[in-house]
Amino acid sequence: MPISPGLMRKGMALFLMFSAGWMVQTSWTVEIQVKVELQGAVEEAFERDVYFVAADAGGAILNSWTETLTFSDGIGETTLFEASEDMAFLSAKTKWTLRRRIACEPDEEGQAEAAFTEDAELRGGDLNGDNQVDMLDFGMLRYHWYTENEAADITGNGKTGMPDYNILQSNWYVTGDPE
Ligand SMILES: [Ca+2]
Ligand SMILES: [Ca+2]
Repeated sequence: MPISPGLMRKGMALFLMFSAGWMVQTSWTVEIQVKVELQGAVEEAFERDVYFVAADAGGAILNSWTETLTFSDGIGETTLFEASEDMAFLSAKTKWTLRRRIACEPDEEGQAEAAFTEDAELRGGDLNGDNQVDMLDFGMLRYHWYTENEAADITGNGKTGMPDYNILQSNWYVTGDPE
C-alpha cells in the first residue's frame, strides 16, 4: 500500500507528539524526599502548609510546590515530584517561619534528598510573610496574645502565648534566605 501524504502527515504528527512527551518527561523526572523540622514545635501532631521553591545554581527559580505536611515531634516529611534536573537549591517556608534554603542536587537516577532539620530547621517568628523577624511580627503576636487564632501560633499547639514569644524573640532581626 502506498503511503499517502495524509498518512505521512499523521505519522509526523504522532512522531512530534511522542518526541515532545519524551522531552518533557526526561527534563522533569526528579523526585525530592523532603524532611522539615519546625523550631520549637510541640510534640503533638499538627498540620502546616510548606512552600517549597527549587532554584538553579544561579538562583533562577525552576519549580514551586505548596504541600500540607503533618508534623509530629516537630518533623514532617513529603515527596516533591517533577523537579527540574537543573536544580541546585531547595528552599522552604511556612506562614510562621523564616525561609531556609539548602543545597539540593539530583543523583543520576533523578532522586534528591533535602533535610530542613537540626541546624537547617525552619526558624519561627516571621508572621507577616516578609521573611524577617521584627516589630511587625511582634505586633501580630501581641494582637493574638492568649487567643486560639492560629495566625501567631508558631509552636502548633493551637494557642498563642509565651512559647511562641520565646521563639520569635530568639530570631529577633534575623532575615531568612532567598528562594
Ligand atoms: Ca516579618
Ligand atoms: Ca503556640
